[in-house]
Amino acid sequence: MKPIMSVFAFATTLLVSSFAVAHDYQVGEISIAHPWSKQVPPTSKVAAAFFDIENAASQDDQLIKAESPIAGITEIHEHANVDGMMKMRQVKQINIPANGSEHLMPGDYHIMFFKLKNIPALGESFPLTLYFKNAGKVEISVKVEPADYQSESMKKHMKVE
Ligand SMILES: [Cu+2]
Repeated sequence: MKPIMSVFAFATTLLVSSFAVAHDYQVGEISIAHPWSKQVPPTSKVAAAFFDIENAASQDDQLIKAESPIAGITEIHEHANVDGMMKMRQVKQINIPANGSEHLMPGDYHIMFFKLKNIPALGESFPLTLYFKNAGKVEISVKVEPADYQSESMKKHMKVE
């Protein structure tokens, strides 16, 4: 936890903190909303993260890389229909259309963690650094939610299969 600081001396710090409270992040014209992860068993070697990305720029941007200290390997994944089976696989990037958005959620695009170094517990948060081709780099905090959790974004954007 951050120590309590003087409003006048640390106005900038407090501004950053208020972003964290809102659970929204901004880099350039890109904003990231409500990053979350599904709770996994303590023996799990893998986990995944989900969030919404909005691009306010007049040109497309791409999420090209993700890194987290919780995992040995962090990959960008999609779910795709391969010979009638839904399988997940690594993709090089996720395109975020100009003045548009993309939604990472279970059964769709997600960030995948392999070789977990520590398993974040329910209610905890862990850091995740995202790299966008145009907007650059941003560190976000991913909150661990229960295994049966459904985000507002999922309810709204989930593709019916
Ligand atoms: Cu995956």
